[in-house]
Amino acid sequence: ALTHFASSFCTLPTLASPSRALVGPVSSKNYRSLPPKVRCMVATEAADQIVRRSANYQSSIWEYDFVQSLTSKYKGEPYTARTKKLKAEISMRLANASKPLDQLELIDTLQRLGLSYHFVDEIESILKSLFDENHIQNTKTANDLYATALEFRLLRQHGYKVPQEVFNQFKDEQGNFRAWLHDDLKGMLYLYEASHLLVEGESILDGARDFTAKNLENYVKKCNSSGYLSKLVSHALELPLAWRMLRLEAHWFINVYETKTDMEPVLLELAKLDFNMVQALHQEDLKHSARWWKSTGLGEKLDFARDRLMENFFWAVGVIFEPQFSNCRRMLAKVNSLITTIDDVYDVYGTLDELELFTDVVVRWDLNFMDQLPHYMKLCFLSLYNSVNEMAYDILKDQGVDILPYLKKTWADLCKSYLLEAKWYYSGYTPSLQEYLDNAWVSISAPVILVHAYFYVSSPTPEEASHFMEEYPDIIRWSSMILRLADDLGTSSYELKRGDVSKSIQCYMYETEVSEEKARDHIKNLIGNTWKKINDYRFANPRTSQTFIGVAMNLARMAQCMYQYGDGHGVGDLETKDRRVDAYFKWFPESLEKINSNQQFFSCP
Ligand code: LA6
Ligand code: MN
Ligand code: MN
Ligand code: MN
Ligand code: MN
Repeated sequence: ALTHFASSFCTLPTLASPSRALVGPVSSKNYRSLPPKVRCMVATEAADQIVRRSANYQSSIWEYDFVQSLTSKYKGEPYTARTKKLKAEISMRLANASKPLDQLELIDTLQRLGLSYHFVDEIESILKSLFDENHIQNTKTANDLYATALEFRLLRQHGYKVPQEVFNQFKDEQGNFRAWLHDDLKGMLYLYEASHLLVEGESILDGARDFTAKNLENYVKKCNSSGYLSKLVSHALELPLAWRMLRLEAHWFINVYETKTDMEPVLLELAKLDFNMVQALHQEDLKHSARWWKSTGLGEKLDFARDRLMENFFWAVGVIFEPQFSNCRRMLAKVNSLITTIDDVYDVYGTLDELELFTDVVVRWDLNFMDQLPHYMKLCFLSLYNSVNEMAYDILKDQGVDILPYLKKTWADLCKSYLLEAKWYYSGYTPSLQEYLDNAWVSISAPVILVHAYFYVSSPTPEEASHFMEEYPDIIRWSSMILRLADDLGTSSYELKRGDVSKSIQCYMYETEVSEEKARDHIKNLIGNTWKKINDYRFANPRTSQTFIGVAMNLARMAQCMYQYGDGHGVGDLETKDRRVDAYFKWFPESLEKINSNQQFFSCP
């Protein structure tokens, strides 16, 4: 391939050609190509004359050999056979449940145990008929807050926009929630979880969210029970169900469900078995991704950059966990690793001149310009170029659609947004919060992640693809916004210390002269409001690939998970009450024993 490119070397267009004006989220006035003279100066400058920043990242805490040595027994027979039996039993229960409330409870439990993806069609048809019949509202469960909230949440989670007014029956003439509700802990918890599926302007749900949060907090303060319901309440107050990363949540809930007095052994057994089997598959994806990462050499060669393959892979699991999406996970682990490395080039190591050059080469996507780059940037660019071209090739081969123009555009947009931040940093400029966010939803890299994922999960036709890429759809924008805001909450104190552009908290403090605490509260509110827009998007776009919408929501969830206790991405061994990555790679050993002892909890047909 290199010879081919070398042969076209003498036909370079002039560097400042106006026909190459750059478009994208960053307005073109912010970006200009450097004149050729400057380029040569930079390329020949002696490296030791440049004072560079450092983020002092520790090296990875995950050894390559350790990762390659991971193994799991949960593959093939007899586990698939056992799974099949258990699934058949549960399908039967779903179909035969006598009351709608029993069906809803079973669906809720399946979702929380991480099993609902096995029963997509069954669940869909149950919920559709409930929605069509308006069941719970008209019948026996009126006045039952728990049942109403459960039905409301499940229907909304599946795209049915049940009106918020179903909760009016729980309010008095003054519009306050009725006094007796204070003693209904379960109803309160379920209303709290349901209220997070609100859209903009839904004041009943907004009120319900505040009301239930306050009441549940009071309950937790007063009572130190460690029962099943109390565990759910404390957990919900930490982060609502709607915002939680699916796999970690399943892992957590399986352990809690086990302590429930009337739990169903069949569900528990399948949950553990399935979790372990899915994890075994993720291990293979991880090992594959780690081999790729090692083969790029970037972790060893670029000492200034984060060497975070494990964490990057974990993001991929957060974005999509289902077994059939291995290719997407492997692709995302690469994309995330490239992003993390290139982000450090812009934020930590590169000089402004170098960054202008790098941006230009990425925008052109042309190896002919690579010789302008300093050595470390050649490594970055060529591994980016090779990896992304290969992804485009995979889609061209498998789906017959040429997505390279879209992938290139999204990387160019990212680098342009990185460059704008670098210019702000070097000129000491602090933008207003709005000006910052207009760029920062791109510079957090979520559009890159989501555009790549879009092509891997929704196999669009060429027409759909070009329509999708006309401008980034709002769902990408909102998901990116949450990632940005959550990342700023988790990372900006480290970033400011080593020298980096002002992030949302600092921009808001500068603009409004409020304290850091107030600014953080403001950012948290923005996250809550952005979730309303995501919910809205889902209801308004039933024809958009649901898998893709799920991916976008999962990315936002993942952000809230990674940064819940500080910088879970950059600080590899962050001391938190449960380290996220570690927690995921725990499995459930008992389920193996059960299979081996051939224990039967029930008889299958
Ligand atoms: C966070 O780093 C980081 F690397 C990301 C790119 C966020 C998550 C994305 C993935 C999974 P940092 P910045 C690759 O806090 O410079 O340095 O945008 O990002 O604030
Ligand atoms: Mn390193
Ligand atoms: Mn950055
Ligand atoms: Mn950064
Ligand atoms: Mn950051």
